Amino acid sequence: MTLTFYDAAFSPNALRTRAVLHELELGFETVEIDVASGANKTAAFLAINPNGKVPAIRDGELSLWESRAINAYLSSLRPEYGLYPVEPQRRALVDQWSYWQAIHLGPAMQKIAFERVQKPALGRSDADETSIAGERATLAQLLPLLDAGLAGRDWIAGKLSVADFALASTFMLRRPAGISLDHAPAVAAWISRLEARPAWQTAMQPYRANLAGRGIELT
Ligand SMILES: N[C@@H](CCC(=O)N[C@@H](CS)C(=O)NCC(=O)O)C(=O)O
Repeated sequence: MTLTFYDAAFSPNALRTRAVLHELELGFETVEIDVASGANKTAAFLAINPNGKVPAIRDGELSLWESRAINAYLSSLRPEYGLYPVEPQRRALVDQWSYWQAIHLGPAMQKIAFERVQKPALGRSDADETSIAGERATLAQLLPLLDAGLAGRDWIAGKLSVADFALASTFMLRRPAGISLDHAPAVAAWISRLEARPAWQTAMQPYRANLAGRGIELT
């Protein structure tokens, strides 16, 4: 049975799932969904994900969307890797940080990246400085929490987990977006640790190439 991964190179949400697929050494086939030409709105793709968004997977009879839910499912297929622990308290911490990334940290970082990176890449010079200032104030509250959570440990829930992959995808545009980690040394060390992993590096290749094609360099 072939696991099918519906991917898009530009997507940080797909990056998160692509990295977990590689980390788990799962065999899969990739279907690249060309969002720019509307391939995410075809009837065939909407039957996989009615939201018309990537990532999604198909595994036998199961169609699944939402990157964090996909990552939890994939990790459950390979429990020996421990990315989604079964021990209740460790799983609770993985869920806690994953939800926090989805609901709090991710949107704040994404809004700054949109204003500072994506708008200029589209030839727009109308950065919304009020929005940026507001999101920066939010980040000034959130980043210390993550830094404290990572202090003294390699991974946010102790051992490497899907929460690290969820959190990390949020940081990929930090340099072009002008988001400094100087005051979050544990976060800076942790992201370097994750970026050194072969699975992360493999997953980053299409994302990095796509951004470079739009004139966005990550370093
Ligand atoms: N919460 C979803 C977000 C998925 C999402 O927003 N995907 C974007 C790419 S990063 C997309 O497919 N956008 C196309 C569209 O909305 O038309 C997840 O984590 O999977």
